[in-house]
Order: sequence, then structure tokens, then C-alpha cells
Amino acid sequence: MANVVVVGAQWGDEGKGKIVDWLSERADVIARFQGGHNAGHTLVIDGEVFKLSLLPSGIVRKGKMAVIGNGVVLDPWALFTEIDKLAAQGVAISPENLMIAENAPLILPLHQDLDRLREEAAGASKIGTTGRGIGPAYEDKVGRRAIRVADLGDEETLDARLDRLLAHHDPLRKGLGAEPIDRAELRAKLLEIAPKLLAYAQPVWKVLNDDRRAGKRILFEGAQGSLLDIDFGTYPYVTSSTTMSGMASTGTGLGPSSIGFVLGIVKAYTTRVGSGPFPTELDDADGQRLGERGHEFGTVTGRKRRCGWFDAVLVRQTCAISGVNGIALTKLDVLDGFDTLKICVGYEIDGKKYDHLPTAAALQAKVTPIYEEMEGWHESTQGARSWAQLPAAAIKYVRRIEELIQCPVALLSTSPERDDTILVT
Ligand code: 2SA
Ligand code: MG
Repeated sequence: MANVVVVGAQWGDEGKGKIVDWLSERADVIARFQGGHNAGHTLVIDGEVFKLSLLPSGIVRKGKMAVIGNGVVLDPWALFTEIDKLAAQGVAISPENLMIAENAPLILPLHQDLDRLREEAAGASKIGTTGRGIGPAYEDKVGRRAIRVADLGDEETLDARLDRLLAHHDPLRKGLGAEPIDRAELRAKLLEIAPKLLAYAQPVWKVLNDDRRAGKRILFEGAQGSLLDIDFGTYPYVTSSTTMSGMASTGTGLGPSSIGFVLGIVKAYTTRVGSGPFPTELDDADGQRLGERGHEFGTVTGRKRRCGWFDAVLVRQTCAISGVNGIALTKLDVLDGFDTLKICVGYEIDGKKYDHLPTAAALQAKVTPIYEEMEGWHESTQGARSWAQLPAAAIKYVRRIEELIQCPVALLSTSPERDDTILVT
């Protein structure tokens, strides 16, 4: 197997966790390259449910190396909470099976404060973030005032970093009506967790390049989805990282030539959490039904997801931007029992047809989807393990999606269980 990058091709929650877990059986190293503990990946293994948020999904498998790359923003306290939770489920985590990039920036409690304060102040125009401090942490990274993993190894460096950071945050907090940071408390908290965290710290770029040369297979695990990308998503209703495949390279320190295959994860319908445009959103009984059958609630926050028909325009667009070689189509079984299904094949805006989502917010707000109707099926596709077990109408639906998004289906997932996966190619 070539080194594979897995990205969500919609707004996240496409079912990446299960696919990454399935693929990690065929990999030696599983690396996260962006996002933080705003991600929520659910794995079901022999009926047991594992919910991961910051850790790469491959961590649940024995004999694999899980990697948190420099492109990730890391909340050290959330990390150890998650490690403890997994330990209680029998998954042992140590520097033997987890390494963290020394140059990964940290998420601190002050980032969560800022995330929350800003969302509260924004009222109706809020982004609908996960409240994990992701945006503010990336701001500090780009603003060159982040505290990074390696900074915890030296008190003098840490002090200098803290000075710089608080010089920025205290006035910001004041403007939002919050108290200044208790520097001594934050410093003590960081120094307390430092040895635990530093035990996992590595020059990830170097280890991965050595791994690659040694012929190890690397799986890059994307989080969130392409339409939440900071550049190509529905800005400003996006997350603060690059969620496209290109980030796998800069978010770990392996050149683009190390990537052999880009797998886009695509849900057979569409969902989104948080605010922002959603052309095919359904406010009716069909939308309700998709949400209920698909258990569309956030893994991390429990938030109800907005649901709608499959939007081929958007998926064609994100597959192009990420250079997707093939898709894994998930949750087809959620569509079982609909008489008719709709697929969005184009947009109409002010009487003009579009084959892509324009960037201008004013145009996005006026999109009317152009639908194609397809016959549904009443048989159950849940748990199907071969193409032959699918009803003809379901096969037709999948083939039509391939045609519209200009990308082949490589995998078909028919239930949350690891083995209910059909390899198409
Ligand atoms: P943030 O917190 O700054 O990244 O939020 C910005 C936008 O990105 C969306 N976002 C997500 N959308 C879907 N799933 C996500 N992860 C969790 C999950 C979410 C959860 O997999 O279930 O548990 O609610 C995720 N993370 C960020 C977010 O909704 C904002 O629109
Ligand atoms: Mg998710």
C-alpha cells in the first residue's frame, strides 16, 4: 500500500475514523497533521465504541506508531485525559506507540477562554465553534507568539514565551471584559505537565523521513472536512487549519512526493455542524429522518448536525482541490427506505447556472440547488460486504455519484463496524 492521506470531502463527520482504522491495519505509522481536539472520530471494534478526539485513530491497534504532527494544535491536558480514558478501555499508550512533534504549538486555557468569549460576543453571527480554543491557538502560532512543545523543556525560554503571549492576551481579554491571566498559575501548570508531555516529544519530521526510507507505510489522518478549510471552505464559517490533503506534508515534515494516494471520505448525504451556508440543507421530515437514521450528533460536543441531500457540486470541488484519487463512500445504509433520493448537480444563482460554489458570500447566500431525482431502495444495505449484496438502485446511486464528482469509489462502508467495508477497486 502506498502512503495514503485521508481527508473528509464535506463538512466533517463523513466517517473518517472507521476508514482510517480500517486502513491502519495496512500501515505502520498513523499521523495527524492538522486540527486538534475539535475532531471527533468514532470507532466501533467488536461492538466496543472508542471515541477519539486528539489521538490518531490508529492508536487503538497494536504495533502501530501514532503521530501528532506539527500541524496540529495540542491541548496537553486534553491529551492526557484522552490517554487515561483509553487506558480504561484497555488501550495502553506510551512513547512506544505515540510521538508528538516538538514544534507543535500548544492550546492553553486562555485560548479556550478567547474562543468562548468571542462566540458569546458575536451573538447571532457566531461561527459555532467547538469551543476548544482551536482558532485562537492557530492565531498565536501564525502571530509567532505560541508556546510550543519544545519550549516546555527550558524555564528561561518558557518565561520569554509567556511574556510575549500575555502581552498580547491581557489587553485582548480586557476588551472582552475578562480578567488578566494569572501568569504564575499558568506557568506552574505548564511546568507540571512538561515532563509528561516531553516524554513523547520527537523531531517527527526526522523520524518520519527515516521511516519512509526504511519502507514503512504511513497513513495521514485528516480531521474535520474540506469545506471547513481555512482557504477553500465556506469562510469565515470554517475551522482555522488547512484541511485539504496538501497539509499532510507541511503538517508532518514529509515532502509531497511521499504521498501516494489521496482518499476522500464522502458521506452518501450531507451534514454540517455550526453556522454557515449549506445549499442542500433540509428543514423537513427528510432532513429529520437523515439525522435520526444517521445518528447525526457531534462526537465531541454532542451537537445536533444539520442534514441535507448529497451535493455533488461541492464534493467535485473539494476532490479537485485535494487531488483525491478515490473516495470512500460512507453511510449509504442511512438512505435505505427512501422512495426518492435527490442529488444536487448544479446551482442557480440570480438566474445563472454554476458548476461550483462561488466564493462571494452574497452569492453563496442566494444559491438554489438544481436537483436530479433518483429512485430509492427499500432493501437494507446495512452490513453489506460485497457489491452483489446491494440493491440495483443503490448501485445506480453510487455510480451516479462517481460520475458527477469525477472520481471513482474505492471503498464503500455499510455500517460503523470495521469489517462492513467493500473494497471496490
Ligand atoms: P473550531 O472549533 O474552531 O474548529 O470550529 C470551527 C468550525 O469547524 C467546525 N468543526 C467541526 N465540524 C464537524 N465535526 C467536527 N468535529 C467534532 C465531530 C465536532 C463535535 O467530529 O463530531 O463533536 O461537535 C468539527 N470540528 C470543528 C465547527 O462546527 C465550526 O463550524
Ligand atoms: Mg467527527
